[in-house]
Amino acid sequence: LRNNLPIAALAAACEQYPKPEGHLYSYGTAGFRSHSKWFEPVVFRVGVIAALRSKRHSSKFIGVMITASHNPEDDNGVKIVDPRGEMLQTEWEPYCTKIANAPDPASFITALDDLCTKFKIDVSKRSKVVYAYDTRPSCPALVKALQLGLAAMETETINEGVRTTPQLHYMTRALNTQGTKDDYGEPSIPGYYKKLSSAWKRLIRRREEGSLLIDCANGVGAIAMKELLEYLSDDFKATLVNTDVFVPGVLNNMCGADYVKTKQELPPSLKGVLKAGQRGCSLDGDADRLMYYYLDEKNIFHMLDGDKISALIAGYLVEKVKLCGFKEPPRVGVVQTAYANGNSTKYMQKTKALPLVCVSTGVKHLHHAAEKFGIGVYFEANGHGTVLFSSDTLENIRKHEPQTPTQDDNTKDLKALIDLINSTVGDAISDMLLVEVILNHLRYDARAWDSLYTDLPNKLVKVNVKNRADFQTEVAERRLTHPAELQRFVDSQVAKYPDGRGFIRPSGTEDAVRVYAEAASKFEAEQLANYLAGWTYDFGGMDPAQRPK
Ligand code: G16
Repeated sequence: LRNNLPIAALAAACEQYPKPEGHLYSYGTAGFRSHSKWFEPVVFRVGVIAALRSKRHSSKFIGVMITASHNPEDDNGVKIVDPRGEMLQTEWEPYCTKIANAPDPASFITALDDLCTKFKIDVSKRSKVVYAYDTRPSCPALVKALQLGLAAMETETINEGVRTTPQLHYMTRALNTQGTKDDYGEPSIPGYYKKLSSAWKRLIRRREEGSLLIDCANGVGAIAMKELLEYLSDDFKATLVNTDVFVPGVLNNMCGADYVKTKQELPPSLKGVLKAGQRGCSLDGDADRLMYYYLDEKNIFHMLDGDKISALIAGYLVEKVKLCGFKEPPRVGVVQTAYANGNSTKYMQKTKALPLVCVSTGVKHLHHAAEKFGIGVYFEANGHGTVLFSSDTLENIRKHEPQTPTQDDNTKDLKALIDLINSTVGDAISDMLLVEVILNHLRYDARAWDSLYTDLPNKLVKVNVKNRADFQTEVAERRLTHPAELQRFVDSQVAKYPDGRGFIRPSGTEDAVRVYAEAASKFEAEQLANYLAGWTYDFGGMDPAQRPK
């Protein structure tokens, strides 16, 4: 071996968590995800990798989050968070996959040694890791596995306990910037609540009538929301539903942001609870996604998804920046994925004249693209997103000398908005406060917000296939390169529908392929999606008798 790894400790720990034969892990869209019964060996190994990542970053804190977010309760996942609170650098992903799949202690240690050599890691440096986990019943056993990996590397650790994913991202950045010019806030969970609630109080202008209904997906978001409400004044009126955090079987079940987005309907538990005209929103299982909705006077459900949230925020920020009177105003831009509704893209580009880029699914892709703007607004249609302010923009705002009271007020607002937004990652709670502030400033109700543009009818279908790796894509996942014949079929079908668009891509978090279609009418969007899903099923080597109808 070329590096001075603690071989005896690593080998002994690895023996305790043998890799199950025949099961392959892959560091995907949001880290490793799988059924929790196969997961302890992976989490143990992630502990070791996180320690090495910290050593690589001169002993800065690295974050580890154990969650499977919107996925079913029996799944679990783990991801590594880099020092500034962003997702793990993508160049490390193949090494993580290789280390996770090493069949025995000897090959595990060789794979770690390769990683150390490739990234010139000085193993003698100290390592520091902060970790947290969600409410899934499998978490305690996985935490034990993680701790063993960290202990084998003699890592200094902070256990944040049951927390939302964005809180862990916040903590990682806050720990690493404490006392520096980039100080992100007090590195504690109360510090997170204080930062958000004090920004909220600086921004909110008038008392809202009625209360916001928040569906917490029976997940960790319920804990965080209850805690945050203690910090917010009476001006924030919220009613929490689906808060059964440790009741088995209810996490994300018939509720939460993913349910709302995929079903395009109100969770059954909110029926009769959400009143016509009242705003409601759903978090997902680890509170990093947000979906809004309302019922009109005829009790018809209207969804305000990540695209609508992005349109509201980007449109507002463009105007806000103008009102501040900067000599050189920061450039506001938008990042979307292939799932963005066609009419949202048109609205941003044509109505608002905003620069826009489309990237592959996964926050890591959106985040990096958004960093290229002065102010980058990124959201996935599923409600995962945030706003980034470049270091030049932050400096520009800090130095800015407003010339009029209006410019002064707006600059103060912009500074408070920077504090309100959790820029490390999509944060449903911070995003929700942001949306509420903007609606409050613009005097919009849900209907006024919804009328920014009309969504093209669309449908998303999940298709189980034998091997999702058989499906490969290009152009930010909008086209399949393989199977090429399936892409030809998509092209020929889509061409038949007015305003038609459709694509097929393998999921990075589940063993499935996703099919998306949109068209001028609901019937056509559903028909197109079902055709494409049926063909995907056949190409995926499944029994045609079980094709989706
Ligand atoms: C994760 C990622 C998101 C992605 C979603 C679905 O969300 O963080 O960026 O949109 O998975 O990904 P895929 O379609 O590849 O399965 P979450 O909320 O589960 O962390």
